[in-house]
Amino acid sequence: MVRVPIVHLPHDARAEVVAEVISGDGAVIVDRLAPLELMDRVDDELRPFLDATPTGPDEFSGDKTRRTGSLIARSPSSRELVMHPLALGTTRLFLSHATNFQLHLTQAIAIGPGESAQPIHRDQWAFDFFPFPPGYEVQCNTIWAQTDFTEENGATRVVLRSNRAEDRLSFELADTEPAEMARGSALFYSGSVYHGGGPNRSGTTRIGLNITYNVAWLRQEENQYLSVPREVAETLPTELLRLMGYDRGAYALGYIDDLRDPIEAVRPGTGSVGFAVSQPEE
Ligand SMILES: O=C(O)CCC(=O)C(=O)O
Ligand SMILES: [Fe+2]
Repeated sequence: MVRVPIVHLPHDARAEVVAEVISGDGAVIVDRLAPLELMDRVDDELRPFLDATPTGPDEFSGDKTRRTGSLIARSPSSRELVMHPLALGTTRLFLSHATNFQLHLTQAIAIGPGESAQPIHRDQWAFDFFPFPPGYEVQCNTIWAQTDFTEENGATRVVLRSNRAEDRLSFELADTEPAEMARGSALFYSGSVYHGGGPNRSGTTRIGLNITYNVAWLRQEENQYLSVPREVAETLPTELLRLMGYDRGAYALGYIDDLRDPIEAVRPGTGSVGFAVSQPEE
């Protein structure tokens, strides 16, 4: 694999351009996309939960890494990242071969000092290693830098252009590029690109907010119906609820009882009749 640097785009990049670079390289960084004031709010809201999260149970999760989920319930401000127009706009284009997409997972990943490199993987291996046809993308992912990402503190490592490579390959750290970026920036990457959390050789913790989307005909990784309590769900905008999966996937997946729109469970009277699926607007 030829090593190429990760492309950086400015915060006002268009979704078309972001999606195009992901298609080619498998990953792209949008610099300083979220205001620091928003990152501060998310940090304040999540801090108690991060502190209370145990470190990972295995090599993949990382025994010096904390993974804190349920961001929508725990951090109201994180909903602005989940619904970020560039994230949704890019995902809509990148996954446009599917009828609609949904939220796949929300996870703060805090890589502590001394953590070793996470095994290099494809996120789409979560789907039981199903061999999706090359070019049929099932995920569009973001990692928002809650701290600066440096090579030293464990910036995500990416094997650029490996999105079109064979499945089940093994890569070494030497095959990867670090996704170095300033706080508030976002790494966008496909489910097909090989990557992994970097080793943290610094004295501080690296925090990224992994917010990912997948085609709505597949199961979502973080179960939003159970991660976000019903009483919180009832307060959320309909657009976010639909993104969380209170919607049909494709023509019929996930309907309730008499072919009713799943949004009816939380917001009676607002559902669509028949099988029209909606998609969040930019
Ligand atoms: O924390 C990171 O930089 C990447 C984590 C990752 O790739 C994963 O957990 O699937
Ligand atoms: Fe990953």
